[in-house]
Amino acid sequence: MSMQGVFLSDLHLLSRRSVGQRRWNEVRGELRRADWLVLGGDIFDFRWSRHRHLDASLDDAGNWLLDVMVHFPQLKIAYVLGNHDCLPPLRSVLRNLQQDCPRFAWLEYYFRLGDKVFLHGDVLDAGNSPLQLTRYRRRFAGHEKSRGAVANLLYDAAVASRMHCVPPNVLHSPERVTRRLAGYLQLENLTAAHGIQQVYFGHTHMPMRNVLWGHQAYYNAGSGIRHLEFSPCAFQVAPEHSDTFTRNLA
Ligand SMILES: [Mn+2]
Repeated sequence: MSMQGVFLSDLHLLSRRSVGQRRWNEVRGELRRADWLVLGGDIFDFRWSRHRHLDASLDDAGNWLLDVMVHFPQLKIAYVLGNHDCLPPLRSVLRNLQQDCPRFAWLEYYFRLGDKVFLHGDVLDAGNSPLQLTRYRRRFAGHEKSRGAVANLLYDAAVASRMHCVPPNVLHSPERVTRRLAGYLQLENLTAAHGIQQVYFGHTHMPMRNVLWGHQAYYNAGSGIRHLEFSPCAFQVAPEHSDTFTRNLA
């Protein structure tokens, strides 16, 4: 019998723009029946945290993850970093959790599980290559202090005006997104020829189901941002991949 998994991303917990906790609560029932949970990045939003001090944000994040592990003792949990949660102090928190809990693992860029790969998708804004993604992340990793209220308002205005110029449904059209992700996955040896049939990603906040490109199917789980659609993806894992953590991760 195959194992059941849930992929979700972009809860943006900590941010005032997020209703991620409410969305999370809605998916709890499904998680109780699942074997795998893959968190696809931007689960926490340190850049726009409501806490002024980083330590408070880190405490919240660590406790939230501990709570997930305690409440779902059967779940194997993989945490793939996004651009809003790639900062070094959170990596330390994740490293400690991974040491204490063999059911938990964190990954910097992607998580491969059988014929599936899970990634955040910020490479879409970084350029196309793994190197560009590393550089892009460095810009985010530097922002360890949460922006103030004025910066928050300015950001909202910037988002509104940018959306005015290039509608997100054009910038993140399924065709453009899948074509560009496919280019990146090729550089990482994660094509259909390498055995990857399904690709799960976040970042664009635009839900997507089974969009085909080059013999791969693409899925996006939406986001926990207020007024946007949250759309966790269920997936199936062959039982022979149940020991993936112990085989693949340090
Ligand atoms: Mn993102």
